[in-house]
Amino acid sequence: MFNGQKVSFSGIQPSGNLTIGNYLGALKNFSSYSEQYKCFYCVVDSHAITVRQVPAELRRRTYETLALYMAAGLDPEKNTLYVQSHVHEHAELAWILNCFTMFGELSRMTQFKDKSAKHADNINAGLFTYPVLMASDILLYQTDVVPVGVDQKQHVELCRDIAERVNQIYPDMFTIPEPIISTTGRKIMSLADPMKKMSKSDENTNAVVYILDDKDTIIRKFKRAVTDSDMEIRYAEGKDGINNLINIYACFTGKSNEEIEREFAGKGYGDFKMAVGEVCADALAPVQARFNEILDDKTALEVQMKKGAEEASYVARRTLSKLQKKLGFVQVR
Ligand code: AQP
Repeated sequence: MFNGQKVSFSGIQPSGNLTIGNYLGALKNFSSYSEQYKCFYCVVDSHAITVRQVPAELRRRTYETLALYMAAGLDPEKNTLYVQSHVHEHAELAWILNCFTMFGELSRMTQFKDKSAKHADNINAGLFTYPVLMASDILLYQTDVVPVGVDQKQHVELCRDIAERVNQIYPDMFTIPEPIISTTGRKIMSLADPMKKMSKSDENTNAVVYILDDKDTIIRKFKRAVTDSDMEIRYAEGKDGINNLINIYACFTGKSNEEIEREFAGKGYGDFKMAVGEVCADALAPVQARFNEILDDKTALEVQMKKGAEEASYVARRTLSKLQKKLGFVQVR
């Protein structure tokens, strides 16, 4: 709770250019919580360095991700928008929570298994303890709800376990958060391999539609999307490519699978792919226009960054010092 309001927290890593997976699974839904909840939305740059980043690109993407938050409809006057590394309490609480997290629990995280297979030359401890930093992000704000894609559900569940463990020893320390996973955009799949999640760090740029792709690029990518040899636009088991396209079309139009099947009955995959590309590009165009305006004024963006970090720090400091007192850390003022 924050001033009598429930709290929503979420974050996105500036580890690549944001995709329509990030948009439909997370970002697009963030603003729907603004009226009912006190919202903290963070650009999680500390998470991004679990994989090697080019410093200039990380810097650029941090600005861009914050600008995209605003372009996607998050008003910085209503929502606290900030950069994770600007609020040092995230790292401090993560250390304490590390001491309440079991090695076995972290070993079971599927993202750790996936990312350590992908980055076999850099299986660093940060990659392993990533979910503890994420738990710290969430618990610092006494968060009630965490809007995320389904890939992050396991991490939010671990966060709940950690919070419950701390609360058993130090009652009423943390609010236990609930993951909120949207029904349609929960997992957008790669256009090249529809069994795999669409990821911003995918090396195959044709597999991924970026929020900032122009219309021609978006349509070209959808035209090349992997489908199947069947000719029917129908949501069914084994039709992963078409299922993914139906899902994307549903997210952008609000139509049900049945409505979409009826709309494209008797039409070919080519027509359908074109239509998916069109609705996607049309929905992203206003976001792109706002993004360009916001990024044009970097000074104003930095002012927002600073304001957001100050607001977040105020709340984060309260939670951290409450736990430090409970733990027996000496507080000198
Ligand atoms: N394909 C997806 N479908 C639905 N939701 C998705 N999200 C990510 N990909 C999809 C959601 O976006 C939010 C931010 O994700 P993140 O940046 O914290 O990390 P991630 O989940 O690891 O996303 P990526 O794009 O796959 O990044 P990289 O390639 O750097 O690992 C989360 O809510 C996530 O669920």
